[in-house]
Amino acid sequence: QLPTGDPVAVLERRRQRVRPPKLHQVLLLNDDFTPMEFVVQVLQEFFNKDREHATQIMLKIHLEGRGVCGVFTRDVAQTKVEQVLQAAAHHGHPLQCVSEPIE
Ligand code: NFA
Repeated sequence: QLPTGDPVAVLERRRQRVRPPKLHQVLLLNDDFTPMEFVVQVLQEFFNKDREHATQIMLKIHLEGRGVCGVFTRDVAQTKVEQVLQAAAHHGHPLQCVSEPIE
């Protein structure tokens, strides 16, 4: 028993109902004071990077001013930002973290 109705119209109705969530990237910003080791630990703890990749990302941020740590749905991205800012404040570091929609 095949479904009835124009299959293109059926898919269009489905597209209108469900849309993939917009993705947001979380970035860390360079500053002159946060220790490199702390940034590496943040990348390992909150962004699940291994130590080698975390070190690469930290150095990129240090050299270029900012760098992407991960890509998430909006709410998860905002939670990552809050977790990083809270950890940085707790340790007395000025590390800044932001999220922005991709494209
Ligand atoms: N620029 C900081 C330093 O030289 C290290 C750092 C890297 C800070 C990435 C913030 C982000 N101690």
